[in-house]
Amino acid sequence: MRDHTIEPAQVQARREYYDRIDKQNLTPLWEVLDRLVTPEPVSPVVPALWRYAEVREPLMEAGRLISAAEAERRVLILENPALRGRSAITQTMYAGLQLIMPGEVAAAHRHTQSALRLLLEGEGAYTAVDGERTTMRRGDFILTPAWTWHDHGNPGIQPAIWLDGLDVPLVRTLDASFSERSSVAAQLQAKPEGDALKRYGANMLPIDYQPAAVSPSPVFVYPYERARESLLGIAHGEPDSHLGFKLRYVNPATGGSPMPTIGAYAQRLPDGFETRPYRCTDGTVYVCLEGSGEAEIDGELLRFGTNDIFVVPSWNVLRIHATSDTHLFSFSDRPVHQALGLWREARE
Ligand code: GTQ
Repeated sequence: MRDHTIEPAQVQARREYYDRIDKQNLTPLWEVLDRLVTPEPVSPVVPALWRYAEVREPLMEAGRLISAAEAERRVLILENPALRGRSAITQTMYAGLQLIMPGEVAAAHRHTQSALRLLLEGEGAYTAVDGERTTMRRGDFILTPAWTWHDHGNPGIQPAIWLDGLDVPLVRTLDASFSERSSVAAQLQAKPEGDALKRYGANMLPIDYQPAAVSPSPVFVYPYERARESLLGIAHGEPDSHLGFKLRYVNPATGGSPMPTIGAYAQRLPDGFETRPYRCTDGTVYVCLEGSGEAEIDGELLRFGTNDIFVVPSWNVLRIHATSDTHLFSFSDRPVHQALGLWREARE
């Protein structure tokens, strides 16, 4: 509402009017317009950090309290402190830490939510996507695109812990959730392990492959070994002053994001590097794969080390100071912003 001087009687008359129309589910726009159409994003999301060393123990405790079979997915959800009860780390993204103990399986299901995994600890567990297993190693980025059958299992001897990233809050906002359970716990292995990576992930594509207009990446795993090699391989010369050395994961068939609703990124910040103030409209979840540093988010300082997870809300000013050679993985809803013409960034 613009500033005008009004009589107390007018104030009273308006209040009575608002009360009357309220019963008809009507609300005057002029009382809320400033909060709806803000000059720039005003996110209720707050910066937050989860230290791996502090969340690992409660997760292992869950491993003693409930089986993966009973839980279906044994996950502790990382809830943004400002969005408690909504299973959301940002307005559109969900994050959780999943534990699978040796010998356990998390049965096959599928849903319209897109999911990513980033393995943090323990080797030997697998995710199977549409009949193909991928054994996960630390830092591996794995996709389970919307409506693909997926199950997880751990034939190894170590507990496996990974970060789940899903577009659960986005799909909820759109009222577009569908899901179903498979009649079998573990999918039949229809293809040998590594099949998709060989067909689609080696700068080649099957001769007659045509990606659909909105399609996820046909590659289900982006091994950290390869991403790391790229990060090290480009880390000569000048880093970008706002981003360091930063790459985005792509659908190799389209150049687009790995999944339509989720973008993912890998970044190297050399020891001592300080990024210049940067903001973008996509609220972003970061995972420290190697190294340590300080993230200053709208003036709030969060110290992170290996396997720690932190969230940067939309349009918050981010500066990162690496206190050792640091590798960060991140994911966000950036592809959604970009598809809708909403994405913006600002570099100071
Ligand atoms: O592994 O399929 O964290 O369906 C949340 C929902 C993981 C999964 C989550 C899921 C999964």
